[in-house]
Amino acid sequence: TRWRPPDWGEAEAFIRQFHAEQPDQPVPLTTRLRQIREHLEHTGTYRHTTAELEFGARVAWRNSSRCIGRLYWKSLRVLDRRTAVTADEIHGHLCDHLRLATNSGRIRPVISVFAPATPYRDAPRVWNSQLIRYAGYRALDGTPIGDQGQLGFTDAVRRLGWQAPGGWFDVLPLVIQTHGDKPQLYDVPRDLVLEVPLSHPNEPRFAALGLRWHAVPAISQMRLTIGGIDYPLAPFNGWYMGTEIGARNLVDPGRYHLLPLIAELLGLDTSSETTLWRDRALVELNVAVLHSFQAAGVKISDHHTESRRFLTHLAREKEQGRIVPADWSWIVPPVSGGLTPVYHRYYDEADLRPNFYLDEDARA
Ligand code: HEM
Ligand code: NRG
Repeated sequence: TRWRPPDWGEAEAFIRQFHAEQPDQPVPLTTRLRQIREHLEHTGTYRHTTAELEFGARVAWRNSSRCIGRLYWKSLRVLDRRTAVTADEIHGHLCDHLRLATNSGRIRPVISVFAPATPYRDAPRVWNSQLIRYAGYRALDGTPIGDQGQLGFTDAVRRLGWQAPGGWFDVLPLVIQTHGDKPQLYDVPRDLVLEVPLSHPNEPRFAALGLRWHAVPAISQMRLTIGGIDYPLAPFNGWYMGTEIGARNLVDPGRYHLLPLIAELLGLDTSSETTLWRDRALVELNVAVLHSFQAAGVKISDHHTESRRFLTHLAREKEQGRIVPADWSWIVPPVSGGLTPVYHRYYDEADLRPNFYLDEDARA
């Protein structure tokens, strides 16, 4: 996106934090600060070292208030892709990211950091909200097909020339835009998209619904900001918590809206809300998601386990004398909230940097 001159105060605060948390750097703090100030004066920007970038990306995760999965923030793999220029090169790196992250189902948290915006060059961008998403359509009679959260983006890639298969789970192409160039379309190679067909452990007819989901959530639309430098393209991934798929993606009315179908399959009485048919269908769908990922050998976690890990994270950070900024409404899982320990407390709401920010919705 567009150029934002790095603020000296932000740069200084970040470099000080880096040296405080990771002492014994080859270049002493005062020398590094002087270097950065000179670069800012002469060029309007400065360049992070690989060590600063790696630390900055990990701390950005640590500071992500909406993320329940932060216990493993130190193990984030950081791929420094700042020298990639062409769309072809970027596409190659995105494929490598997916391969490394997917790891045949033993999913690893990874971030790829591409070039920042500079005074003379726009940063590369990917239009997709995630590297892997399913297309959404409406049939001529208005019947929804696929992910209704992707209607606008699907239209946009069709206008760019994508031949839409028109199915329920069509992986969208990547739209990569580099400085001064038109957006370019790329298919995500099939063999890099690990998917899990959904079945239910004791409801044999469930599999016949033909539902599936992809193994890796890789957010590609958030701007990483470190020490006043913006990295608009810095896609990252961890693994899924089951409820993201089983309680939101497949359930929200603006997404796959599947509860009525699941209820019918299960033979539930939908004549009144008080039968709690929605809740019963919801739980069985979430059972199916966790069961299917486990059966396929794809890493996933349930909301009880992930909530407990988050409490461990809170305790560890407290020991380190750090606050854990958290947003209750995002941390509490969308099913059985009150059954998880994260529900029964309040959190610090600070906005700490480095961090990830959402600038705009998909351009469509
Ligand atoms: C949000 C879990 C890894 C950064 C979330 C959400 C969940 C989650 C459940 C809420 C999503 C929603 O309601 O739509 C996990 C799990 C991980 C993981 C289980 C496994 C390792 C990561 C990593 C990063 C990250 C590696 C960054 C390096 C974020 C951010 C958000 C978020 C920035 C907010 C997204 C938004 O505002 O839309 N995470 N996460 N997470 N996570 Fe994580
Ligand atoms: N709810 C979204 C993904 C948001 C981030 N969740 C993660 N992130 N697990 C979805 O696709 O359902 N992560 O980096 O692992």
